[in-house]
Amino acid sequence: MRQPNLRQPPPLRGGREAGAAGRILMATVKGDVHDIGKNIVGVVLQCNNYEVIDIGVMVPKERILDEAIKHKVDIIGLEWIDYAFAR
Ligand code: B12
Repeated sequence: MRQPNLRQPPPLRGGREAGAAGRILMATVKGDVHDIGKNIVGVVLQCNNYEVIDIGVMVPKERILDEAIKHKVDIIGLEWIDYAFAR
């Protein structure tokens, strides 16, 4: 079965500039590999003119903060499915 390519930037609505709505850093927290929901939310945000910086899964909190500062993001969006995974 052909898999959807969630990395492909979706078309922008209304011709507005990419990232005009804001810049969001997204990650799944350390200990957790679940990322399907994060990927869906990321695509929806890109379709609504957010610039999404996705740094993947199993990301420790120190790196999340470092990347947020480095990229000067407006929002940090995290996924974790079970509190027991989160460290
Ligand atoms: C797919 C899946 C997996 C896949 C994950 C693949 C992937 N790339 O994500 C695989 C097979 C790898 C997996 C592994 C494991 N899984 Co699993 N998995 C699931 C499953 C079936 C579906 C989760 C899912 O993707 N849902 C669909 C997405 C779209 O929903 P979502 O993530 O909730 O996202 C929505 C919202 O939460 C929100 N959202 C999510 N992220 C974000 C971020 C932002 C910024 C915002 C705004 C919103 C948002 O928007 C999304 C869209 O509505 C669930 C069971 C279930 N039916 O829920 C179990 C489940 C989550 N898994 C579970 C477990 C236990 C595991 C394992 C520990 C199993 C094991 N013993 O190895 C490992 C985890 C290892 C680890 N360290 O993380 C348990 C968690 C138990 C708990 N909560 O107490 C569940 C509930 C199954 C169960 N009933 O036991 N799993």
